[in-house]
Amino acid sequence: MTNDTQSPEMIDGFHLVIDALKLNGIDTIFGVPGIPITDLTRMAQAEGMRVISFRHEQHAGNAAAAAGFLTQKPGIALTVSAPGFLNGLTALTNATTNCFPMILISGSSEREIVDLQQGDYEEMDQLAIAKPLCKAAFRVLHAEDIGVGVARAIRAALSGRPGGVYLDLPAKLFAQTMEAGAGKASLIKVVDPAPRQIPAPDSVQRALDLLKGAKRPLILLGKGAAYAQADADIRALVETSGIPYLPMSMAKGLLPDTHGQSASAARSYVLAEADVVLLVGARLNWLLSHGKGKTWGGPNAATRQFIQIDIAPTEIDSNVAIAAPLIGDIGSCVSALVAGMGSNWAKPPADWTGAIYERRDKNLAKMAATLALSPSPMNFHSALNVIRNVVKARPDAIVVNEGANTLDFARSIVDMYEPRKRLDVGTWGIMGIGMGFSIAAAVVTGKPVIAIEGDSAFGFSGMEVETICRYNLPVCVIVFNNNGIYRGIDVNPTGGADVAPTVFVKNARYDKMMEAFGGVGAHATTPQELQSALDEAIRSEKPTLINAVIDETAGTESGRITSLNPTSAAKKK
Ligand code: ADP
Ligand code: TZD
Ligand code: MG
Repeated sequence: MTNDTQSPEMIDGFHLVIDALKLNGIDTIFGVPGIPITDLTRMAQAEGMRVISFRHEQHAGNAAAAAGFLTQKPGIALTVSAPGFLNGLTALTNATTNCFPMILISGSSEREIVDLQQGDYEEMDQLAIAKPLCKAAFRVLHAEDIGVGVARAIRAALSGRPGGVYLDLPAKLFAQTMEAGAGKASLIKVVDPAPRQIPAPDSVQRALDLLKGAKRPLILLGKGAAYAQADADIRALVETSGIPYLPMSMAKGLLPDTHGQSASAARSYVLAEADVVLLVGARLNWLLSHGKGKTWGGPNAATRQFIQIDIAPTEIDSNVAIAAPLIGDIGSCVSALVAGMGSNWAKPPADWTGAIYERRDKNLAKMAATLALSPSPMNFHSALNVIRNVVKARPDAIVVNEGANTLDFARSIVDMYEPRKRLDVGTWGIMGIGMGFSIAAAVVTGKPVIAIEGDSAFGFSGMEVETICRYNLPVCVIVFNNNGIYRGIDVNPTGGADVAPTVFVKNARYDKMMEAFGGVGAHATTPQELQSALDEAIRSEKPTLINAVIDETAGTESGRITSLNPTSAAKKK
């Protein structure tokens, strides 16, 4: 700083944005550069932020969402105006659906021109479009408001039910300047953005009373429980209560899947038979058959009662009546329950737990026999058995998983041992999260990532293998190549030259895509080949893609959700 009072030190919008993020402990941006945010990416890098530049905004957005889930800090995605913004919007909305905190920052065109629809470069009223598709949306017009805008975005993303926030930064804002001291003073370091929310004592008592009377209690852990980072409290709840538990897919590993109280391998039995169900950060949406119907049948269907722990009060009664809502943050709610259980809480009746564990062990033995087979060609089971063993040896590795059969089989076959090590298609069952989630997981944790990808699923984000190579990330992508969506065997009923809509190029070599950018490609047709390629990838931590050739007849339509396909009652003559 000179002592020339004629020209005080100035700061511009670019640097105020960067400083506001850094002040709040945000050190990474996932994005795609271009007008008007190219210099923002350069300056952020110059200011010591990690700027991960993607090939498509959807994957940058997905990376931000995964970073948010893993760190409890909003992940930042940065895009250009209209098309870049729209490309990022799917990820923002998916993050909101999944309750992951992220902020999509998009540059935008000149307000005066946009609002008069005079045809600006990449013109679009982005704020209006984003608003219904995310948790909150803000626009900053003046440099002195950047601090407030960033603070509001962080608070909106993290507080209560986490979600996606849109922050609109028009091009003009970046070039605005203000006196540096006043600029710094305008920034806000957000205090306690996700305050603890202590449950009301009477709601804790109501839940305990219900649990105490249960003959066939069950605990369901969802990805909200994984996000909450209340791992020790959750373990204490399960072990103090002695109640069998089921993890939803992204709650796997909260307790090791090999835990004695896991009921995963007896899922259909426990859902049908339980009389009191404690939901911890899991919604009764389609993934849980809405808490009713055949899945929840059995003798207790009419009298079954639910206890639901959630931070969002309006989630309660969304599908069925909730007898004991417990509203608060999961850490506070779960520790209150554990405290209320005391030291001599009666374990659930042995006939209930015994029946569950007997079924489970029988199913696990059956599964072990299937996994031991080595058919040719390789199938989902024999390939996933290899990954199962590698994850057992490297429980700190992160598994990313998408596809249909590839998802469903991997979810049940690959045991997880540590919290927040499994990232997948989430609430929407969306394809395309694979490379974005993998990149974020590698960047924020530094741990090896194993992406288990259907060949269709991989295609949605496949170009990001270049990004993986560019940043030399320890990601091993395993493409389960069964020549198509669900299977590779559909035929065109007309006998015409076009292949069926679900079928891809036969015998494609996805491994060559990774080689094109300097990564390691491997082609595996047997479990042994898959094993040695995966071992080497984990050892070397080099970007790797293994093309795992899977029996093209092995899958089923839509994996385990075949029944969600509409079937027409009309018959063609
Ligand atoms: P799953 O798909 O694994 O069943 P869902 O995404 O349906 O899980 O449910 C997650 C739930 O967790 C959401 O209803 C969300 O409001 C809730 N949640 C997220 N974070 C917290 C938290 N820290 N405390 C309490 N509830 C939370
Ligand atoms: N588009 C998006 C964004 N999400 C989707 N879920 C789909 C399309 C529909 N879809 C699924 O639900 S699974 C899937 C699609 C296209 C791909 C399944 O094929 P795969 O897996 O190769 O990834 P399997 O192992 O062959 O079943
Ligand atoms: Mg496939």
